[in-house]
Amino acid sequence: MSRRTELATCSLCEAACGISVQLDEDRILRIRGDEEDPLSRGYVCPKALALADLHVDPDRLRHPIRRCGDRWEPIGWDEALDLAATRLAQIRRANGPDAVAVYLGNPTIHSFGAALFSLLLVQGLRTKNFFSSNSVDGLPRLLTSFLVYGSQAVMPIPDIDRTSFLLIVGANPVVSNGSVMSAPGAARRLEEIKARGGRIVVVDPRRTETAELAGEHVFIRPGTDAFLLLGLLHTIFEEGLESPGRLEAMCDGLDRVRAIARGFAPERLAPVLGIEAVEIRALARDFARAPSAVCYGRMGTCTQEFGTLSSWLIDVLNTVTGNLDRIGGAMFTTPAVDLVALADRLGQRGHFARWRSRVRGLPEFNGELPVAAFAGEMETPGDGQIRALVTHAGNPVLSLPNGRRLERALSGLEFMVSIDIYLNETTRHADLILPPTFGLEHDHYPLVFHSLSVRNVARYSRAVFPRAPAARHDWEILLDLTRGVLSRGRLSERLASLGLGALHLVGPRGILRLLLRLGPHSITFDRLRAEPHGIDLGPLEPRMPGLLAGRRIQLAPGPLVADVERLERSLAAERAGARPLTLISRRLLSSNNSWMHNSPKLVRGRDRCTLLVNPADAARRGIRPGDRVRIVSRAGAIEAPVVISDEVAPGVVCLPHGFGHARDGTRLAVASRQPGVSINDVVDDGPVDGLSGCSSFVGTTVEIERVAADNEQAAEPT
Ligand SMILES: Nc1nc2c(c(=O)[nH]1)N[C@H]1C(S)=C(S)[C@@H](COP(=O)(O)OP(=O)(O)OC[C@H]3O[C@@H](n4cnc5c(=O)[nH]c(N)nc54)[C@H](O)[C@@H]3O)O[C@H]1N2
Ligand SMILES: Nc1nc2c(c(=O)[nH]1)N[C@H]1C(S)=C(S)[C@@H](COP(=O)(O)OP(=O)(O)OC[C@H]3O[C@@H](n4cnc5c(=O)[nH]c(N)nc54)[C@H](O)[C@@H]3O)O[C@H]1N2
Ligand code: SF4
Ligand SMILES: [Mo]
Repeated sequence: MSRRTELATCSLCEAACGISVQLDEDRILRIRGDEEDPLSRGYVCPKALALADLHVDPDRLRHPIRRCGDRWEPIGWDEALDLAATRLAQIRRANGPDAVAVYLGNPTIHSFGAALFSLLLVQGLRTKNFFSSNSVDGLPRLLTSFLVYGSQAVMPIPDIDRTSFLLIVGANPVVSNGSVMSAPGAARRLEEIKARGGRIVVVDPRRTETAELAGEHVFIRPGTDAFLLLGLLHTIFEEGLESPGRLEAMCDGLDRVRAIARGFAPERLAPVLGIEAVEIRALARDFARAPSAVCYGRMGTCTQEFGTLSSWLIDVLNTVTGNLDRIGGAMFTTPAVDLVALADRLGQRGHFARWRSRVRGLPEFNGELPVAAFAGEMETPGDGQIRALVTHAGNPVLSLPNGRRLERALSGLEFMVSIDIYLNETTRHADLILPPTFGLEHDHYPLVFHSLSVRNVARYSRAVFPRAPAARHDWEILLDLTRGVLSRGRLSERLASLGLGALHLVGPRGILRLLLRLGPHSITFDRLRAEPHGIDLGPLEPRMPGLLAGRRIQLAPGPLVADVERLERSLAAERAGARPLTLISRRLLSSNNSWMHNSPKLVRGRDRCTLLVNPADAARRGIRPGDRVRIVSRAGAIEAPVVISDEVAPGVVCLPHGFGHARDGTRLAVASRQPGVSINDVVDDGPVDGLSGCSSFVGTTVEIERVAADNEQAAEPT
């Protein structure tokens, strides 16, 4: 019994790799990729190894703690939940439900229990002040799906395992392993495209790891992708290269799109994009003529001022070239739990702009407000002001634009409770921290990511470690908190809270059992459990028109067509001459957003929080390799060491996000030794995508100045 190997899931990023964990009693000896996993095929990245570090991390919270002045004291679970529910209920009673806000962070959807039961909390609290990391991430993609396919759950996934032409706009899958495209071992999958004679073209203001692998890279000025996409469409229509094929019969609005594209000749756009018109035209021809092709955009095309327009135009490009729902194009998954059908059944296809945020007037999407409204809703007195906050698996102080403003707002709250595994930059503002079991201490079914995967698979992993006797799972905390608040509410809420008690018996596993039964493959939970490497359900298959459930593809939905005018205005406002520097972010292979820097394995070595500056921009300012620079924006100023590199386009500077661990009062011994700085202390919270309200990271203009020569070696970007 002492030495054994358990199959499990790495739940750290969207790739959701299958892993095999070698143990000696309860000590992790080794974590490797599961060679027999039908999707990840043995791949793991360095972060998987850090699961072992985090599992034993002495800083990871294992019981609830409560703030007493400047100190934190342990508190029992029952007392902690009682305190949280009492305080939240009081504040709701006195000020109405909108006074209690919820912020759900990214790891929420990496646990199927948390994903399901966080919805219960949000529904139960009935607050308009519901926020999540989605509005610094994929909101424009979801809104596009809602407007075009009539459901936010209908997600086109690039069929990278079979395509012959992959056009990547604003994504870096070699590092991220895909997003809204679970593609573990993305580098190998991209190599395979080239090996079978296909092409990969990367459009990015930085020559990324993906661009290096692709071999074909086009620099673009940040935030101008919608122009490029319209230029491609213009060429395709003008040169008669369109071929929507069978899709034409399912679409409305093709003529409208053609009419819009007419105004965007590449020759007109070239100066804005920094890309030659001939190059745009050649790209359009190659894309349209390829046997199969897919355009794929992600963070870079979402988190910008034309995020929804860009996401939409990507779908339009795939559709008019006949590549939507075609093998090797942009396809749709057929997962064991069909979230599209489920959303249809529950009437959760999405809704948009039914109400707006009180202060900034930003639109809700499916009941959620953009985080660009978050700080203002805490700061601004009046009816509906946020006075209390629940955070779940989020670190908004480091992850949202203008983190300094946000932390000032957090410190003014009457009450804050965080469900989190660390005392970090955000949770240090809480009155109470409730830590759930982590990673290998609970079971996994990648409910969301199996719906976004490049191959249809289903894998359920049991917990590797039993939880400690007193420990609670995320879903149990969310359920108990919801019940606790409702049981102190109005009569109808008190009755509802009684009913919720039964959910303890069902749990996420019971719900999964049911959802699997209802799913298109009718897999039983017992079968799933019996095949821990995962069940291969085959490559993606054409799903249109069935997936539309009687609807039609709206290729030119009203709100998007109307938003083209804003794009036109921005083109007209373009002026020649010197432009300010634009700040963009980057991700590191051995880091995950803001919260993995307490793993000794991952942070070994040199400082990676470096600013990339193009040689021309450095020379103009007298900045030399190894210098430290001050980066100043409207929002604030930070200092970082510089790496001078032509890997960033002229006029662009680039810093990783998720650092900035030097703030007082955290319990992150390893991370705070190599803290770096937080890019979001300078990223402006003003600019947003004009349609969805998603934060625009690329809207931040900065100036940089040399502060000192740095003794440290100029670090290479990773
Ligand atoms: N190793 C690692 N993997 C991760 C994460 C991590 O932190 N580390 N995070 C996970 C998460 S939460 C997500 S959402 C995914 C994100 O997955 P990706 O979207 O693949 O990753 P990003 O690195 O954000 O890629 C965005 C790219 O857009 C470029 N870009 C910036 N502005 C523009 C622009 O205006 N136009 C264009 N065309 N490009 C632009 C950037 O230079 C960058 O290369 O990664 C996930 N995987
Ligand atoms: N400038 C800039 N900012 C960005 C980005 C960027 O590219 N540039 N990327 C954005 C993107 S794509 C994202 S997704 C967001 C992420 O934004 P957030 O979700 O707000 O931040 P994370 O860094 O993911 O922090 C996750 C938190 O969850 C906790 N945690 C980890 N595992 C668990 C768990 O199992 N249970 C619980 N309860 N807590 C857990 C961690 O301790 C941490 O506090 O950041 C965004 N911010
Ligand atoms: S790519 Fe790395 S972090 Fe993401 S799931 Fe796979 S092993 Fe885990
Ligand atoms: Mo994300």
